[in-house]
Amino acid sequence: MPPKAVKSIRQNMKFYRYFLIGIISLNIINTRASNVPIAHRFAVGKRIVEFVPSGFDRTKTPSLILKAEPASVGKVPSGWSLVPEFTLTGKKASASLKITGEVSLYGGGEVTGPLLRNGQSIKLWNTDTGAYSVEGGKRLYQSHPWVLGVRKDGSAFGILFDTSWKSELTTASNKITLRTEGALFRIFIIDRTSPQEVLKGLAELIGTIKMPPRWALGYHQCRFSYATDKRVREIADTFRIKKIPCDVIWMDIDYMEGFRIFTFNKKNFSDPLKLNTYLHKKGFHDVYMIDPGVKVDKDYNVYQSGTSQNVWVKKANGEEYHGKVWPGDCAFPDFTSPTTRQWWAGLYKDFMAKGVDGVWNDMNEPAINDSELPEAERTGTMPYNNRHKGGGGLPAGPHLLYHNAFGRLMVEASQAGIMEANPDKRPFLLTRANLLGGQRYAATWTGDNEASWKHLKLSIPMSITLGLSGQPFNGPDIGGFLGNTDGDLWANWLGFGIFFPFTRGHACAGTNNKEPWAYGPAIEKSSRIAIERRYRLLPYIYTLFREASLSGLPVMRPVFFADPQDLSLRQEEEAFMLGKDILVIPAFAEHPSLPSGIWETFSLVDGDKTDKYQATLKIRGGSIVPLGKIVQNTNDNSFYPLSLIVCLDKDGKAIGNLYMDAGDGWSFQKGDYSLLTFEAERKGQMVRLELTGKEGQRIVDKDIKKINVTLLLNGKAYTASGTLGRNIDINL
Ligand code: NBV
Repeated sequence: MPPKAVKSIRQNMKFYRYFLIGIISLNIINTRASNVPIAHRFAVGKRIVEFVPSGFDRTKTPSLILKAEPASVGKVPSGWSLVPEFTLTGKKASASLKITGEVSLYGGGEVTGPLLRNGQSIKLWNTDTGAYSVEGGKRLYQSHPWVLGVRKDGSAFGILFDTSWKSELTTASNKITLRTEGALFRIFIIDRTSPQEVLKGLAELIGTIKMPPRWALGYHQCRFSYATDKRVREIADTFRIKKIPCDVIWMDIDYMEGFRIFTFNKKNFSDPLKLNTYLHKKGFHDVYMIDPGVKVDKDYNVYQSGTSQNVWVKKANGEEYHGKVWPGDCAFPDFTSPTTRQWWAGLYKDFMAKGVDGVWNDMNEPAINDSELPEAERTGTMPYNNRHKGGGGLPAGPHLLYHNAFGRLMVEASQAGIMEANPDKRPFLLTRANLLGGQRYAATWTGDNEASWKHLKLSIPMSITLGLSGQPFNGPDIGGFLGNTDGDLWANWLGFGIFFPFTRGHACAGTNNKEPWAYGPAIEKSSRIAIERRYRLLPYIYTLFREASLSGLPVMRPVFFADPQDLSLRQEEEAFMLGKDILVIPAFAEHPSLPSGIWETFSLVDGDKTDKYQATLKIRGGSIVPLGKIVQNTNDNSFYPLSLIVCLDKDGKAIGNLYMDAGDGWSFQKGDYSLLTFEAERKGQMVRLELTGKEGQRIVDKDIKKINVTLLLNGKAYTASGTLGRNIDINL
């Protein structure tokens, strides 16, 4: 090679070396995390502090979680120790909170894995993950950037990361971290005396559920799908013939015409009003599925009206985005836009007028079938750079920002539509995808689980964790959705699942029948006992829902809530609490850690104590639990007679509440309710039960004509009866 050429190559190499060094250092700068100072910190509630990083821009990270913008109420309380650190890596924001001392961590919303979240990591990116692994770590259908920490002394704190950007939440024992793929965000930290108080603080920020209609707390029966109206009638009739209580029958996707939402199949569901009237006459309510994907079909009125109002999500190049779901190519409403939400809400009017009582929003991560793409390009949802237009306070932004809020914005619009259609009724809406705070709009279930013992056991920590993350109204597909269920699994699952806040049996297409009578007479009998137990407990459960709607306290609670200072309870995830007064110990539980103190086992239905599938129920010393009679559905008066179970504390005292209202509608907001307080006290060989409080204007005496009292003391039952106006004395 001539020396000139060698020189030129050398010079070029030098140039390339500097060029490379330049690129590498730029990359290092881009991937090196730099600390971001805190620009503002102030109290926004009792021991709730908001931290705002410098450079925070709400047009890049709008809040889709909070119920309203919290107002500053003053300075950070003195001695406040929980201060987060913000960092930026390139343009990606993260934040973390160092933890000192021994702290038990919980929360994160819809998660697999254990109840105790120390040492866990989850991806917050709403994903259709059927047959999820029970070990944890996988992404699921919902995102809850929220962690609850409980210290050794029982005091607790919570950290809310106010962002919907794609992220990863890591709960190491010494540090809680949220790494996002988006812009800087705000953090809210609550530091209070107990986990219960922290959850109340969370509700102050993100709101609570609306009081559900009473029928939604009964037993629900579902299948993918009851394919014809004839089959739906058969299912409903069988419940009544066999005297197995049930309130709701569900219509899955096959009721539609060609999977077009807001339509009914001309052949199999030709007269939905007639079908729904039939169900109503038999004391049932009905729930119908509505998915977000709208079939691209120029002759379909929903596609036509959506197109004329320009509601669809757009691709990065501005064209209408289409993705494949059940109906084939679909367009997707851009729920970030208030115009779209209004258009969507308007679709419910005619639909609900067909006698539809409740709605089920599925596939709203949104789940999209992109199996035709090369494997490396598949995301199972729409492209991250799809465009959402925002409006009404929300900025325009990419799908990466709005993906985790898609389901939550959809259910906001659905709930508005259901309420506009039926203003005098309470809405019932179930959603698969959601975001922290989305409990304001819809209840939830834990998606496509499996008919297996692993999933049966997992359903308990999953449901408790949702409750600890602001969503009290939740439950799994009892019996397991995917795969065949045998009678033993079904009856074991139902034996405790019937005490979940939301109780629905469901089954995937192609699996065996999973109704309570599908497994032969012995399992049918056990199923009836289990469901009757729930119906007896409804007055207590309804009272708990009222509490949840006011304070945000969960309905289903971890056992450690009974005594947050007892460290032996912190990992218990077989047994659980229903409210603060009832302990549910599933039949499969081998060595559950139970709270100390007085707890008496009680029976609700003849034969429940000897049936091997039923959970053991215990009542807390110091409490009074109201029970109804067994009814076939919630339309029947369950208060005649009202039963009270009394369990005295060590001082011989007990107290309990019963909340009653019209069961539906909004009259309770104007005082048409009754919150009764009962107290009992031992005086020698006699225990006197008294009505000591009555709040609200509803007259309930005509509903409660008789009260039966059962006092449980040292394993023995003592009974007495009386009426509402008089004290009732129980002789020991
Ligand atoms: O609509 C059918 C199902 C539904 O039954 C299930 O509960 C959802 O989680 N849906 C998913 C669609 C896909 C099922 C394989």
